[in-house]
Amino acid sequence: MTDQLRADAARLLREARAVVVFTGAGISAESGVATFRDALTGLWERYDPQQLATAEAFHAAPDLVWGWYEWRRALVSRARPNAGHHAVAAIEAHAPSTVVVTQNVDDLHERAGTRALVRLHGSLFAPRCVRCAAPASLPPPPGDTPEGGGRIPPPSCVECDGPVRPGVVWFGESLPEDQLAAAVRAASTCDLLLTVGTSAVVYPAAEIPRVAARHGAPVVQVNPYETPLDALADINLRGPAGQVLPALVAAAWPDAGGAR
Ligand code: BV8
Ligand code: ZN
Repeated sequence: MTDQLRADAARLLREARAVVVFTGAGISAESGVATFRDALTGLWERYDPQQLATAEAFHAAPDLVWGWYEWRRALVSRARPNAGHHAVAAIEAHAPSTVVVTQNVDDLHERAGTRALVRLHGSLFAPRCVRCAAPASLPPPPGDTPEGGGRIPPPSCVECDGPVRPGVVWFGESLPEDQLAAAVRAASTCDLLLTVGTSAVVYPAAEIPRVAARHGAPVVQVNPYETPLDALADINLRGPAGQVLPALVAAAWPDAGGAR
């Protein structure tokens, strides 16, 4: 990544009145949380996450799917926000109208201090009853056993005894309308969109950077690799979020000591 590109991106960030930070699994990679397309390990390695993350898979094999989410919740619970998450929180501190739109289902943005968070795909920490939609409480996460966790029967709802499901949006399911509307509203009115750590292939989330560009906002991308957004982005900062974002924040607000 050249210094000039970072300087240009830093100027856009400093001068922006309304920033949207759009994040995917890549921002959590340096916290040790495998990205969605990383090969799965242990019990899950023979499964394609896209096949597991569906209502059909949960219906066919509830213990397998619930065990997978519980294993991921254990991994996230043991992970810590990395410098990339903290830099995103610092952007919000410097530019209070910032909105973070995440595709991730971990809680690392909240734990790093981000407050204005739009969650497009739900959360590992918000299971609910399939039948009455009552929120379900979660036991302490199982140990993330090295072989990659195991089959765990989903709990039953304390209100109606129905089956409890993970609080995430599965493939083939609609996104929460209020969250998608908030993301589109923020992207339509921002004057900078920073897209970090996403392969930008899952829709309708992947539309969000395109909405910002259509409304004339510059798009800055942070990713070690090429993505379908390369052509759309005004600036491509090649590198890991945990290194690129703190440097970008420090360049944008040098006298404030960068990421807080
Ligand atoms: C829907 C929760 C309507 C579950 C997830 C064509 C057009 C429109 C839609 C479709 C279409 N074809 C098929 C569809 C439907 C489908 C879809 O988009 N499929 C894709 C694969 C084509 N979409 C849906 O089903 C959505 N719903 O369309 O509803 C509808 C309603 C009824 C009936 C039919 C349709 C719902 C999609 C939500 C799925 N749920 N997550 C769970 O987590 O288990 S999505 C899942 O993938 C993750 O949440 C994640 O958000 C998402 C995308 O992955 P990324 O975040 O981008 O992560 P990925 O691993 O892909 O990439 C990581 C990136 O990080 C890489 O670029 C890598 O280079 C980079 N990276 C790595 N290290 C670092 C880094 N970057 C920075 N720093 C680093 N250190
Ligand atoms: Zn219930």
